[in-house]
Amino acid sequence: MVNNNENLSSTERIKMASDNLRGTFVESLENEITGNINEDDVALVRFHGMYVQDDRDRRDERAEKKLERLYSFMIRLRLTGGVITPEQWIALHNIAGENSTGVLKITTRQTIQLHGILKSKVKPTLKAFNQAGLTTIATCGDINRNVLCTSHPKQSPLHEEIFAYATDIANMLLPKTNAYYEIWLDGEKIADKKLEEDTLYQNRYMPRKFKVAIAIPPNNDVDVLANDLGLIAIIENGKLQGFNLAIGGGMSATHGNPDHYPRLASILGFTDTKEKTLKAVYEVLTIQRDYGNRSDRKVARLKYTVDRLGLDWWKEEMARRCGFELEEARPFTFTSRVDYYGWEQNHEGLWYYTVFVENGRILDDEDISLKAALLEVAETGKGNFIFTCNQNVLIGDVKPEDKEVIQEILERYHVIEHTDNASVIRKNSIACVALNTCPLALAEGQRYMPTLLSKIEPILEKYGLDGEEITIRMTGCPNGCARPFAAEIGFVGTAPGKYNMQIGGDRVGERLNKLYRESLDEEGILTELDHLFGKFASERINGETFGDFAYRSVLNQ
Ligand code: SRM
Ligand code: SF4
Repeated sequence: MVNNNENLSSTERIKMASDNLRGTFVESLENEITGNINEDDVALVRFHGMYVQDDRDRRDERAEKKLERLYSFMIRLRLTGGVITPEQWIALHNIAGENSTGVLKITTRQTIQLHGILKSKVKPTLKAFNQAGLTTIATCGDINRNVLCTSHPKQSPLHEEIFAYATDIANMLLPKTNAYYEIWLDGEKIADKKLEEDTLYQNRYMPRKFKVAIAIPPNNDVDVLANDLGLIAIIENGKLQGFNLAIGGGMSATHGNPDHYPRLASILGFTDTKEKTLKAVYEVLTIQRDYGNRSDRKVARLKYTVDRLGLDWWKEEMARRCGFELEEARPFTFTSRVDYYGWEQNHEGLWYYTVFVENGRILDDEDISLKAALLEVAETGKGNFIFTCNQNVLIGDVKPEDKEVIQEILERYHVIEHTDNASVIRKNSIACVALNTCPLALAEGQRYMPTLLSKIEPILEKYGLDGEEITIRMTGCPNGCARPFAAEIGFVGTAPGKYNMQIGGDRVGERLNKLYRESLDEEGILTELDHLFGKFASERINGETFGDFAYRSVLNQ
């Protein structure tokens, strides 16, 4: 084993002392005096798919009354490629209603989070998920997270074949510990520890979170290069040839610290057979496990290990561990990164309706009863649900004879009108959760983005740009959960009401944007956009995108 065991961070020590992630959860859950759990368990609970949070809007009020913070749990589902059945949707709907805030939040990694679950409700929630065939295991923590795969099965006749890789990778990279079943599902305690020996994660897991995505060109809806490990399907003459592997993507930065930076993954090479592809994926993780920084978590992601050791070193080490060399990467082209709203039919004749869900929040409000509509769709049992990395949901695998029924429900609840009428810019935007639950938020994300867009829309109209598919992404801090550094326009929170403005990313996720203006308030944002859109409308060349224009004509001036 390679020695990256010196000067270990406190999280490393907690992991190793955790008895395979068991920690002291039994004690933490029994303690009724606090809504929180023991300090070390706060780090470990992530491996079980949860975060301890508190309502930040109520911190002052609680402090004044000398009450502890209003603690609750956010729970994230593990859904490879973002797919659930109608029966699972119904279960999810009911569980959310009983135990959480009720909002089904689609994340930027194709899954669902529930917020506001009190400690006493955590076990019942996980048990109910389990009964519905759903789990939260390894959706957070220093481990491989939810594996992404291009959402829309219309994309390619090979979708099913490629999707199977995502499932195989997700299963291969699951932890072996039985802790989840013991703690949350009252499973039998494993007496023979050999049964849970974990050759991949050992007792220290990864140095940091690890993310894998598969993209099926020409669509890069998963933002494949923002992942630690990206697989790009190479299709020639209608056949899957294999995958280009790209390593070292990640979005997070720290304001004012150039040592922490966003990075797009670098293409390492090509693998042809499934056996080779899975082996190569596995060994990328073992190398990062052995060489990733375990003393400073800020530089522990794979992107820093790649930059520290260099791509040539990685190629050699991969060949040594895999027993074969990666082939030279094959050509591919991305032409879009969007969701295909409305109805689309795949090669087998099945129908897919992509619903626009603003910032991934499924709820019933004064504008639209989206949650009720989707429940009624699920109750027909006539379609599966597929979440997208752009925070939307597809109703999918609908047989031609069943389309009418779904259409009627979507019309009755005005879902079609809602999807059709949303502006192009709104449909191409994403924002992270941020306040009031995210402890790291410096500014608002999803609660503010809709208002800001309503003020941006008239500016675009003024310059005749309302049909432009410009990607705008907002996060409440530089951790980059809505991948703002890979957008044509990114807003990154610096303080309440203030955002850094990033411009010049390309449309398909192959070029990062750059800092354009620091800490703008709303007025500053709108003034800058008015100026930039005016310039774009009059000076763009040959239909170039806003991102390309900004890169050429604004950043490089
Ligand atoms: Fe994220 C931490 C929400 C996708 C980079 N992210 C968090 C936490 C858990 C805050 C915390 O550590 O306590 C946020 C919880 C907010 C809340 O109240 O729900 C949070 N991240 C999210 C979600 C829900 C944003 C959304 O609105 O959809 C996304 C959940 C994805 C999922 O289902 O797994 C989410 N996070 C991302 C992405 C995008 C992606 O993966 O494609 C990124 C950038 C890509 C990357 O990983 O580099 C991302 N989140 C981070 C980071 C920075 C990691 C780093 O390298 O430093 C943190 C902070 C950390 O880990 O220390 C973070
Ligand atoms: Fe929280 Fe920052 Fe992620 Fe937004 S980007 S959810 S504010 S950690």
